[in-house]
Amino acid sequence: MLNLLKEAVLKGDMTEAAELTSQALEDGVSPGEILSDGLIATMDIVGQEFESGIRFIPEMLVSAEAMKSAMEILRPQLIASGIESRGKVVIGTVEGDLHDIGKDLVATMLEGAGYDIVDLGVEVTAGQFVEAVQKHSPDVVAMSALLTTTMVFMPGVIQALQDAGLRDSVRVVIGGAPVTRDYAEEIGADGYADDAPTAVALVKSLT
Ligand code: B1M
Repeated sequence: MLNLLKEAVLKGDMTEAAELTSQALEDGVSPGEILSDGLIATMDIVGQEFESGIRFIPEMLVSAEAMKSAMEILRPQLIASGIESRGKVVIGTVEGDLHDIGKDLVATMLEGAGYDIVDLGVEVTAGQFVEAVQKHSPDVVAMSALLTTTMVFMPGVIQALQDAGLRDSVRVVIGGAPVTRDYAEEIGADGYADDAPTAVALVKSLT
């Protein structure tokens, strides 16, 4: 059963992934087993295939969508079964920026790795990041930017967290096509990831 679920996620079949998840639950497979052996293990394969150049972004996206549809079925069960979360991540695309495909992929893969995600969406201002940190007390704030004209809002978010006395309570990680490791260091972020699997590894290393 879990092998069929793995196959469905690998090929990016959203309907089959959701149906097989429901079926596995009906057959008595535990939500934790479905998550770790059926979904997280598969997204690890997706990440490895992406890193070795066997899988490309569109294939990674369809697998992420299939995993999202399985997670929709599994999420209530996971909450009910009280599986402990690895931590909480507030994520958003920065002010002025509408690009959300990469941010969504990072959020989905983090969710698959066991993190609670508070997704603030796109065009998120420094003030909204601060409010979300005050409200949700996350372990990590993750910012995405796809434009050279919007990545410049990232230091403002870090400064706003500092001004609100929250900077020491969260790790700040950044990513997106124009963002670099040097830029992360320059603006005082705690880490940079250039793709979704690396973002998961980075967040794991910080929490
Ligand atoms: Co726009 N766009 N776009 N666009 N767009 C780019 C980014 C661009 C490079 C295209 C180009 O000119 N070659 C260019 C930016 C140039 C620059 O600033 N250097 C550009 C431009 C100019 C614009 C507009 C200004 C165009 C215009 O209106 N004149 C405009 C801006 C709108 C705005 O935001 N205010 C615009 C609009 C759009 C659409 C709305 C049409 C659409 C976005 C739809 C959407 O997201 N819902 C769009 C798209 C689709 C693109 C391209 C073609 C694809 C982006 C994408 O989704 N990639 C893009 C060109 C390109 O990248 N090839 C382009 C797939 C995605 C999986 O990758 O987002 O890089 P990516 O995410 C990766 C990593 O970056 C990383 O992990 C992800 C997964 O591996 N990552 C993180 C991302 N966020 C992370 C956060 C982390 C860690 C890793 O936190 C720790």
